[in-house]
Amino acid sequence: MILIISLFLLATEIFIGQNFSHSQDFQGQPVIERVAVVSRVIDGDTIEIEGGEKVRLVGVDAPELRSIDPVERELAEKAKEFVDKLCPPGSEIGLNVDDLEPRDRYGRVLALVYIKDGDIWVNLNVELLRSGLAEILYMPPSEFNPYELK
Ligand SMILES: [Ca+2]
Ligand SMILES: [Ca+2]
Repeated sequence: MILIISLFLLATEIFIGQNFSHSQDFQGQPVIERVAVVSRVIDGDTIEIEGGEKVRLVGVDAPELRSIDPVERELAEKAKEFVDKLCPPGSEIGLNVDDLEPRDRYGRVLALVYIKDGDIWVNLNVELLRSGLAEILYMPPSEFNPYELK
């Protein structure tokens, strides 16, 4: 009986947890709100899509290509190459736009970017952080909390 009750409580907890979390966190099931085609990778955290819009990967920050620091420039090149490899021009990406801050002050679309690996959408923001080529940049309000990453 106790087992049944605890299972019930566990199930309730999971249910409530899912209900009250943000629509999707970094690790949740991909929610693709928009599909776009890459026209070019601008740098490690910015992608231009067909139609001319720029997408800024939300919650992360890659080093600057125009930094005065040569070490940072080198890392910036690596981050750009990393993204270029995963979503070259012409490839399809999925976007989960930040519902709380859909664009930044430069008009770039703020979003989780998903790349396609076969039939699976893979979170590029997460991949970038895991690669060590970008850091967490949390700027609330945001639909996504990058610190929820494991
Ligand atoms: Ca940056
Ligand atoms: Ca969204």
